[in-house]
Order: sequence, then structure tokens, then C-alpha cells
Amino acid sequence: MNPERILDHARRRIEDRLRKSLPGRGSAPGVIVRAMRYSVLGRGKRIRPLITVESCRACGGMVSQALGAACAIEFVHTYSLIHDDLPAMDDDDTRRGRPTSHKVFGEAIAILAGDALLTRAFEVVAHGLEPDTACAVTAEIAAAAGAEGMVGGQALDLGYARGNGRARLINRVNLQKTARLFEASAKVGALCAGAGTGKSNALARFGRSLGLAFQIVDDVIDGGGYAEAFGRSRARDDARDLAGKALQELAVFGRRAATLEAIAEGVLERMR
Ligand code: GRG
Repeated sequence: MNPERILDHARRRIEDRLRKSLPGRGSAPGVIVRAMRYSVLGRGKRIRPLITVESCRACGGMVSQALGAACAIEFVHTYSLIHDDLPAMDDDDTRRGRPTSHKVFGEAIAILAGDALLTRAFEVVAHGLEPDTACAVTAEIAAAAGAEGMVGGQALDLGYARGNGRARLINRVNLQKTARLFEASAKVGALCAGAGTGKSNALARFGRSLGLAFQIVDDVIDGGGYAEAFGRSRARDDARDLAGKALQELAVFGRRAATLEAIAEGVLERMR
């Protein structure tokens, strides 16, 4: 099978597991269940969970070993999107091609749906993995999502930064807000496969560089952030360099990393 077909197949398995990992109707107040399902089951690219399952395969594991953790990461990502869209943050009306959660369910329910997704993520990890793996995966996802990761990056992005030059600040925001969760996505795949530290660290570096490239590409498409600060041309070059750096980390995995290579190439493809 070529990498694109493997990724299509993995994406279908992720969609299926996401659906099954969300609370069902009747298990919680209906409006919370509907709001959680509405945001997660929208049209997301699923790049983070794909990185997780393919990192697991690159280390010799099977997709099934990493599916639960991959869904947990997508839940954390979706929670961050719901909260980012709120009037107190970016105040966005649309997300994934349809009205944002707070436009449909109101602000209070959007906040609670985000909270419930964040906690569901850790429930899925706790129930789906061996205790030692669950513990390591929990620590990695929590660190990437918390104050030293995504939440801190968001705070910096909202203007709560001190003593940083503009360039340094943008790089820090991109690292914490976006790249840390990519790094965790790759590392968690390695953990689920039971990989040693050499492979796990190589994948973490792959995820971090790819996450930085992903954010710059996003800024090139939107014309904001990195592209606004440094100009589109430099932003494009830097995104290519970072994706190249990510690809170099895959050399030790040989053909087993062909789908991760395709994911990295797909990130650059978005800016063409
Ligand atoms: C509210 C704690 C908190 C954090 C918010 C993720 C985030 C931090 C904000 C979202 C806005 C933004 C531009 C984030 C940078 C990362 C990014 C490009 C997110 C969008 O990810 P995609 O393109 O989205 O993978 P889909 O919908 O495809 O999953």
C-alpha cells in the first residue's frame, strides 16, 4: 500500500475510535454530549492522531496499540480549539467549516464541553493502556497541554509576555502553542510501541520541528503571526527548513517511516 492509502485507512480508524470514545447519548446531560460530539466529529484534518499512530508503526508497533492515545490527543486539541474560539479569546464564529461551539450551544456549554474533552482524554488513556505506559503518556500529554505548553503559549499569544523581543516571542508562542502537542503526538506513539529512548527522542524532535513548520505554514496561509513578522518569503523558507529538519530525524526508521514522511510533505503542500 502507498503512504496515502495507509493514511486514509488510519484516518478512518481514528474517526471510528473517536466516535466510540466519546460519551454516548444518555450517559451525561444531553447538551454536553451533543457539544462534545459536535466539535470532535467536525471536519478536522486529524494530523496529530495520525502522527501518533504512524510513530507507533515506525517503531514496529501496530495502529491498534496507539489508537486510544491518538484519540486522547485529538480530544485535547479539540478542547483547545473550542476555548480558543470563545469571545474572551479569539472570538471566532466558524471552525472546521461550521459555526463554533459557543455559537451553537452558548458560551457556558462550550466551556464545559472543552473541559469535558480535556478530562475525557485522560480517562481514555487510563483505561486503554498498561499502567506504566498510561503513566508516561499522561505525563507527556499533560506537559504539552499545560502551562509550560499550549496553555502557556496561548497566554503569551494573548499578550502576557515580558522581556521578549518580537522574534523570540513568536518562536516561543509557536513552540508552546503548537509544536509541543505535535512533539507529544509523536512521542506518545513511540511510548505506545514500547520504543527505547533513542527512537522516542528522534520522534519527539521530528514532531517538534514539524509542529513549528505547521504553524508557520498556517501563518503563511492566513498572512498573520510569523508571516506578518518576517514576511511571507522568509516564512516559506523557514517552514521548508524545519520540515527538512523533521525529515532528517526519520532516517533511522527507514521505510517504516514512509507515512510520517508523507505527513511532513503534506504540511508543506498546504502552502503551495
Ligand atoms: C485555549 C488552551 C487554549 C489553547 C489554544 C490551539 C490553540 C491554543 C489555538 C487555536 C488557534 C491556533 C491558530 C492554534 C495554532 C495551532 C493550529 C494551527 C491549530 C489548528 O489546527 P489544525 O489546522 O485544525 O490541525 P483541525 O481543525 O484540522 O484539527
